[in-house]
Amino acid sequence: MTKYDETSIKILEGLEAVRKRPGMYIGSTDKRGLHHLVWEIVDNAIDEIINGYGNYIKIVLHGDGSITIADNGRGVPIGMHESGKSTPEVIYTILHAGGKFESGNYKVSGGLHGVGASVVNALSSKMDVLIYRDGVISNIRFTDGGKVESPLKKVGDSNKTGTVVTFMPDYTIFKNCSFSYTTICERMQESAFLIPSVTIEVIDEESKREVKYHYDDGLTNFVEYINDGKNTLHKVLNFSGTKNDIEVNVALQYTDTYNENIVSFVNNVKTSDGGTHEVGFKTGITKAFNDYVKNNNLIKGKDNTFDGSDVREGLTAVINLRIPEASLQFEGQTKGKLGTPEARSITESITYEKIKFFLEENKEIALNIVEKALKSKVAREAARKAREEARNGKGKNKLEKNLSGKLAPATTKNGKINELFLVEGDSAGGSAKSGRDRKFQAILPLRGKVINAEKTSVEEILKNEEINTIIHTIGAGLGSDFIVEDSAYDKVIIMTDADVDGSHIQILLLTFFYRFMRPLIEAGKLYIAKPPLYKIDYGKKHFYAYSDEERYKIVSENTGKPDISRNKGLGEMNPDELWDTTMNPDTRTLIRVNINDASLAEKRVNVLMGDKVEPRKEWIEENIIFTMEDNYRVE
Ligand code: 0R9
Repeated sequence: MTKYDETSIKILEGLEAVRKRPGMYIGSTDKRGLHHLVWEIVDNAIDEIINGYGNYIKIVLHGDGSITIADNGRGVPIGMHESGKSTPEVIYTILHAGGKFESGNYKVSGGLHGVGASVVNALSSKMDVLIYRDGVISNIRFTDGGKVESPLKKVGDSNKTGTVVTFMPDYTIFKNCSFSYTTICERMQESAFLIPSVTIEVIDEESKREVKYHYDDGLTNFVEYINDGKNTLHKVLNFSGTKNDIEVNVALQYTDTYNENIVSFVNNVKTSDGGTHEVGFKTGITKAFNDYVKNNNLIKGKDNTFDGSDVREGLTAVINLRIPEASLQFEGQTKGKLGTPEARSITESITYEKIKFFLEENKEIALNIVEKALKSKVAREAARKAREEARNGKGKNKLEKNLSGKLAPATTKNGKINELFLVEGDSAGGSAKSGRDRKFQAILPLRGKVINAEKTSVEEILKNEEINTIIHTIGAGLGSDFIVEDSAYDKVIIMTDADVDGSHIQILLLTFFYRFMRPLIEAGKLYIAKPPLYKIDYGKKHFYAYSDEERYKIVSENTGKPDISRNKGLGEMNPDELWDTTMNPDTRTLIRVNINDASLAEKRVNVLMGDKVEPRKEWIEENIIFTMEDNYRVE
C-alpha cells in the first residue's frame, strides 16, 4: 500500500488543481489542449537537443489513444532529490519543478504556458517514463492523474542514453478528442526547420503512416518549403548577425505572388502575434528599398517612396531570434508577441545592412522586385480611390448596380451585431432570404466560382464580380487599406453545402479573406456555417445530426425505427428548416475561422491553389474529410 504523508498530499492537491481547471494550465480541453500535452513533452526533448545533447526525437501515436515521445539526450537525472524522492518523481509530480532545473542562458522551452511535464501527468490516466542513463534503464509509472503506481526502479542495463515518455491522456477530460497525425507532423516539421541538427520521426501505428524530418539548411529549407509550387524571383537569401547577445537569423525569398508571409520565432518559439523583431525587420526592408530606389533614381515624381506593404508583396520570410532569458519580454494575452525593445533596433539594422548589400550586388533581381513593388504601389493607390468612391457613394458603376440587386440587406444597420451570409447558389440564397431574421441578417448569394485570390493581382481581384460584391458589401476596404472597424457586419458567415463543390468554394473564399481581409479573421469575425449532415425522423419527432457521432447518439437514445436521410443541399431545405438548423443564433453551430499559424495556412492554401496537381491531390486525400469540423478551421 502506498503511504501518503504530508508532502504527497500537497503534491496531489497541486495535480488535482490542474485536473479541476485544466484550461488554466493548457488553455482548453479540446483538440488544441490535447495537443498541448504533446508539445509540453516534446519541448523538453527539444531543450535537451538545443543544449547540445542528442539529435533524435521519435513520436509514436498508438492505436489505443496513447502516445510515446522519445529522445536520445542524456536522460532525465535518476538520482535522489533532496526531498527524498527520485528526481523523475519530482519532475513529473510537482508543478513547475522543471523550471528549477532549467540550465543555460537561453530559455528555449516553448508552449503556451510552459508548465511542464507534471501538468501532462496530472491530465493523463497513465504515464510511463523510461530513462536510459548511467548504464541502466530506469522506469517510473503513474496512474490516475499523477499517482505513483510504481516508483523509480531499475528495469535493465543499457549503454544508450535518452528519455522515453508514454502517456494516455485522460479522455474523461479531453472528451471526443484524438491526436491528429497531421497536426503533430506540421509542428514537428517546423521544429526540424528551426533546429538543423535534429531528426524528428513521427509514426502513426493505426494508419501506418510515418515521416522523418531533417533539414540541414534550416531556415532556408523552411522558406523553400513555404514557397514550394510558387515562382520565385531569386535563391533564398539567408543572413544573420549578433549584437548585445541578441542573435538574429533570417531567410527570405520573393515570389511572383501577391502575398506577404512573415513567420517569426524567438528562441524557437513561434511569435504568432509578431512583436518588436518583426517591426524591426519590416522597417529595415522598407528603408533598404527606399534608399535603393532613391540612390538609383528609380521612381519619378513627387511621391517617390514605397509603403512597407509595397516591398513586402510576394515576400516570404522566416525570422528566428535568440535572446538571453534576462532580456525576454512577451506581450499579449497568449504571450505570442515579442516586447523586448532592443530586438527592434538590432533586427532593423542587421536587416537593413544585409538587404542593402543584396540589392547592390544583385541588380537584376533588385530591379525585378522594385518593379513588382511599383505595381503594388499603383494598385494600392487605385484601390484606395475605389474605396473612397464607394464610401462617398460615387462611382455607381455596373458592379455596384449588380450588387444592390443581389444582396438582401438587413433592415437595420448595426456593424456590431449584423451578420452577412455568403451563400452558395441562388436557390440556397432564396431559402436563406426567406428563412433569416431580416432585422440583422443579410444574405449575399454567390453565383459561379469565386476566383483564386492567391494567383490574382489586386487589379484583377477588383474586376471580379463576386469578389467586388463582397468587398463593397462589407465596406471596409481591402488589403493594407482594410479597416476592420469599418465592417458593416460583426459576423461574415460562409454557408455552403457539405460536399466537394461547397468545400471548394469555401477554400476559395477563405483564400480571399486570408489574402485581402486578414484583420477580419484576426478579429474573429469570419465563420463557417455548419448545416446538418442528417435528418432523423421518428414519426412526428425530428432530429438533426451534425456529425456521425451525433447521429449514432440520437439513434441510441431513441426507440423505434428511424427514418434517416442524408441531408439535401442547402437549396433544397425549406426556409424554416434552414433557419432552425443553420441560421438561428440560439440553435446553430458556427465554426470560427482562426489563423493561429499563418505559415501553415499559407502552405495549405498554396498546396490547394498552386499549379501543381499532385501535392494538391495528396493533401486533399489525406486531410479533407467532408464533415466540415476539422478541415477549414484554419488553426
Ligand atoms: C521524451 C521527452 N524528453 C524529456 O522530457 C526530457 C527531459 C530531459 C531532461 C534532461 C535530458 N533529457 C531529457 N529529456 C536533462 C536535463 C538536465 C540534466 N540532465 C538531463 C539539466 O537540465 O540540467 N531533463 C529536463 C529536466 C530535467 N531533466 C531535470 F533535470 F529537471 F530532471
